Amino acid sequence: MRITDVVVTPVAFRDPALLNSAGVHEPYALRAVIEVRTDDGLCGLGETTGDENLLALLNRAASAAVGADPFDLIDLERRTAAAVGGHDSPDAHGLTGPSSAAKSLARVFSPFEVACLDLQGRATGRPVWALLGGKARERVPFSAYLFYKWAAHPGSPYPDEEDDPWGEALDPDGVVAQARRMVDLYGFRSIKLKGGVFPPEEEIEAIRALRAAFPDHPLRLDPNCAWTVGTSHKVAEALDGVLEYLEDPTPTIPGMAEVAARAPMPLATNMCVVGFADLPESVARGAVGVVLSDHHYWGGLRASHKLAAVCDTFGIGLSMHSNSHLGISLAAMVHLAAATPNLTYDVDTHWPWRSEDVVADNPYVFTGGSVAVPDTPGLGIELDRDELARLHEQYLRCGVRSRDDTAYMRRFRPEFEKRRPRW
Ligand code: GKR
Ligand code: MG
Repeated sequence: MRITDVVVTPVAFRDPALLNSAGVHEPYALRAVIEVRTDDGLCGLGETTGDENLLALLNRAASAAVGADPFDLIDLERRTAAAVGGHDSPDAHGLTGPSSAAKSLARVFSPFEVACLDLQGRATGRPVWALLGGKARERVPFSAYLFYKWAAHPGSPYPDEEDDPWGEALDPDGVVAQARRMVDLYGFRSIKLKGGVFPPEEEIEAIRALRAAFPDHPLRLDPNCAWTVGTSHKVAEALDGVLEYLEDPTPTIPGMAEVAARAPMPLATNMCVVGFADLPESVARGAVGVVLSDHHYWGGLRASHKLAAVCDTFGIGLSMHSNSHLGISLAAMVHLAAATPNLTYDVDTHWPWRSEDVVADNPYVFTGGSVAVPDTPGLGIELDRDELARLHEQYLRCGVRSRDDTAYMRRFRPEFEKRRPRW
């Protein structure tokens, strides 16, 4: 079997006005959909972020993949590296840590690797989890992912006046109401609050309100490096016994290590340990107790397995990070989570925030906060080509080309600055 054709399609889907330490989500989130076709008439699917600088590298890698054997992922990675040529493609929002040429290569390779694993599964009739070594669980548990948010985007950016059913959440009551709705709709059994938006005392109050309303749900708070080491110490002490982990309170590995030395709960990260090169220093300093893996950033599903082995070796917990995503990414996350025995925490997902998708009749349904692991070949999904075309049209029309939460926030609050730490 040989790859004959690779298509990279940028798409835009509606995203509510979700707040974070960098600013606010724009009305449209961007993704790139990868289709890898073979001379057998099969088509494998991958998905990743859709920023313009990454798209350019994805397109180069797509050309280089033509002629490759989808079962030879080592050759595919070599071809990808040659095509990317050491280029770095950092994010404007900086919410997934510092970039480097190696990390950019991992990002470019990931959706092609996923698409080839999907192809291998389709060709052999086996699910992707089986190709990764087996199924450690029948269901994958996810966490609710709460955001402070505006009731709607200012200035009605959508052609219709569609309501945002989630409403505003700018204080503890709003956060609890959002949690109720999300738990009622999806059955989540753990809850994460995206912080770094309001002064830490207010976010502590929101977590306490969640604890009172959901006494049995493990809770997490993630301010995306909005706090100094001193502030992080204070918040960690105030939330002793309340949080299962505190995520990225402060920037850098040395900063996290200082906080970790006194924090009563484990620290988690998707901002300071974001590639294999970050692991030795983090382990040596004891900076993090939990790594949030993300196959989009770590170089695919097999690389995420390597990360899991390192975490297991050093007694580090493993959870999974999420950005705004569609159904191809969800499928890949479910297969990876199914095949990772030491995934020790419920997985993050932005799923409840999206209202459009490129996957036809999505088979991945949330019940009791978890998703059943399918036994169907490959990723077990098909593209809805009409929706793919519509979301591509939406991409062409919407004008967003790279995610920039800070620039979008500054349109409404010109004095807003991206500062990490802020408090
Ligand atoms: O979507 O605003 C967001 C999140 O802040 C996301 O970009 C982060 O990368 O979810 C992420 C996190 O856990 O830090
Ligand atoms: Mg995070």
